[in-house]
Parts: sequence; structure tokens; C-alpha cells
Amino acid sequence: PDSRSSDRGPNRQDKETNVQVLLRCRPLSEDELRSNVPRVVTCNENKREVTVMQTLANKQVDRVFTFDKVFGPKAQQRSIYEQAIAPIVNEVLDGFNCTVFAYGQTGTGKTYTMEGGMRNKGGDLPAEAGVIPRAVRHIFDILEAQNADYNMKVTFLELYNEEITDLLSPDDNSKPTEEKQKKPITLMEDGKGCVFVRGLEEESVYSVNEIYTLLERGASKRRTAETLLNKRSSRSHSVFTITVYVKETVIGDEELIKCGKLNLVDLAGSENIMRSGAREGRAREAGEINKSLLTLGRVINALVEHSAHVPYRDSKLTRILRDSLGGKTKTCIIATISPSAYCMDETLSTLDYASRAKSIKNKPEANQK
Ligand code: ADP
Ligand code: ZZD
Repeated sequence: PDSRSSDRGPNRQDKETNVQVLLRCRPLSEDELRSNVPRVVTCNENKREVTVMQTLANKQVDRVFTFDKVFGPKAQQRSIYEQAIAPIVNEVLDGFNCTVFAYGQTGTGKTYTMEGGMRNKGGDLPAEAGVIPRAVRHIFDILEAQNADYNMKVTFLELYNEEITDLLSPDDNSKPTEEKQKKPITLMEDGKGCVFVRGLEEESVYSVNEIYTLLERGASKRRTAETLLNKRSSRSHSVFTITVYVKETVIGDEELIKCGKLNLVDLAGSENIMRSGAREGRAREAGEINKSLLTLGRVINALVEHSAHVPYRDSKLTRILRDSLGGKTKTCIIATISPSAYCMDETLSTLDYASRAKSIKNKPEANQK
């Protein structure tokens, strides 16, 4: 049944929906296969179950977790997109705000899932393309097919040590570094308590080629930052946001603009939580404490436990994504794990975290203008 039409009526009810949690297990790498790394994870996609085989005091103790969807090591980028993300993109075009988070230990495939890799250049999307290029392409294809009057904008930011970097701001190489006018980036609140990032480069996109140019710019800016600061990428969060405005044709001369937003978030490696939690004092200046990741965990806990106070305001990440956690946005978390025995502790901690997040409820509401 189509529930969408009834969502828009005057007697629209606030329907609560759970945060969707998906699990993806990467394959062993060639190196890991060569050195016969033992596997401890098995995925049953049909039963939506992940099993971790744990040996404690010579006894085998299996732990089984269930998620909304489970993708094993053989799952292709395209099938993850089609099964899990394409429906979300359709909601965005129906005027909802949606967020997809990738959460997991460094090296388990968060960036591979969200961005992917690129083997062939130009033309069609490569088989390794991840969620971001596929989503941009998909939205663009639908709007073109509908011959819609649309405007699509993207922003791409990186959050490192509570500082926001605009990955799309043009490099001005004609000036020496000290003269470069850096646009200050600040979090602003509108009257209704919604937070937005001010000072970000907002690029309108009208063709697939433009998308590639933008992604290239973002990827290369990030590479520069990474070279200057080793391990930055595992400690930083990146947020790619697509906003779509579609002009609806209405009978009469009334004009209606439908607006939807998609946030695609690649979080810092989850191993950074425990490390930063343990050394909160001294590690701060070194940029080692990950306030945003720590606060994200606390926000999730507060929501799961229905606490009176949810500490959204304690970090930039949770301020930016506040509406995605317990708000009006539809949210999906992709938890990524490795099958290797050497990662078992981190894998169990990711599975526990992801399981807890399943009980968070949001109240999705379409934007109206
Ligand atoms: P993270 O972002 O979590 O640190 P990456 O996305 O950088 O992890 O992945 C680590 C490595 O594993 C990369 O070389 C990536 O190409 C590879 N990889 C990750 N997931 C998969 C997968 N599902 N299939 C094939 N290779 C993968
Ligand atoms: N994961 C790669 C980028 C990296 O870490 O550099 S792959 C996709 C989303 C956001 C930014 C970049 C990309 C990426 C890419 C690679 C190189 C140059 C431009 C863009 C990509 C991969 C597949 C299809 C489209 C874009």
C-alpha cells in the first residue's frame, strides 16, 4: 500500500520509524588470504544474521546478531546501493530528509562503501563506485527522466578535531598562503533550533561530468590534508550533503517547491572512541580525542535509554546531525566489520553499538514549502 499520500494530508500522523541498521562484512584482503588469517565472522544474508565465533577457555561461544539487512563479503557495491540506498533516495525525492552513516573500525570499508574506488575513468560508473557517486547519479537520472524543473546542490565537509574544512572550496593558488581569504565556517542556528553550516561552498550540479569534477576536488583536498597530518582520515568525519529542490506543477498559478536532503556520513574509525575516552586529558591538544565520535555514542545511549537530557550540543557532529538522531530525518546506519580473527574485539564492539542503535526512533516528516 502507498502510505505516502496519507502522510501529506491534514490528518497526517506522526509515525515513528526505527533507525535502519545494516551490516556489511568486507572480504579478507589478498595479503590476509596469503597469510591464512583465520576468519571468525559468518554472514547469513537471508536470515539477516551475523555470527562471530569466539573461543573462550577452549569452549566455542558463538554470538549472533540480527540487523535490518546483512551484506556478506561477496556483496557488490551495486547490490548494496540497489537494495539499501535507492529506496532512501526515492524518499529524498518525495521531500524527506535522510541520513546514511558508515560506522566501524578503520580498514573495514567505510570509505569503500560510501565513496568507493575508481578503476576506469569517465563514462559509466565504475563497478567499485560507492554510495555517493551512485546516489548523485541516481537522483540526476530520475530528475532528467521526469523532465523536472530542479536544482541540486552538494556540499562536502570534513570534521577533524572539532574543526570544519570545506572540501569543495576552490584552491586559490594565485595568492600566497597567508593572503588566502579563508571563509569562516560556523554552525548557525535558525529560530527553530535547526543547525546549518554557514560559509560552505554550495555547488549546483547539472551534469554527471560536473559531479566528477567536484568529487575529484574533494578527494584531492582531503589527500593534501592527509599528507600534512598522517592518520587524519581515520580520525576525521566527512559529510557529503545533496539538497534537491523540485518545482511542482500545480493547477492554477500556485508554485510548490519540494525539497529533500540526503546526508552521507563517513565517520571516524570507531577504534578512536575507546582510545580517546581513556585519555581525555592530555590527548586533547594532540587532536587525539574525538569529541564528536564520543558524543555520538553518548547521544545514541541517551536516546536508547530515553534519558531526559540528550547531549547533542556537546559536539559539532551531533549538532550538525541532530535531526538524524531522534528527529524528523530518516536514518540508516551501515556498520562495517572485518572477518578476521585479529579484529574480533573491535568487531564485537561495532556489533554491540550497531545493535543498540536499532532501537532509536525517528519521526520522519516531509518538508513542505
Ligand atoms: P575504512 O574507511 O573503514 O578505513 P576503507 O574503505 O579504506 O576502510 O577500506 C580498507 C581497504 O579494504 C581498502 O583497500 C578497500 O578498498 C578494501 N575494501 C573494503 N571493503 C571492501 C569490500 N567490500 N570489497 C573489496 N574491498 C574492500
Ligand atoms: N574513495 C576515494 C575516492 C578516495 O578516498 O580518494 S573515490 C567518491 C565520493 C567522494 C569523493 C570521491 C569519490 C571517488 C573519486 C576518486 C577519484 C577522483 C574523483 C572521485 C569516486 C569513485 C567512483 C566514482 C566516482 C567518484
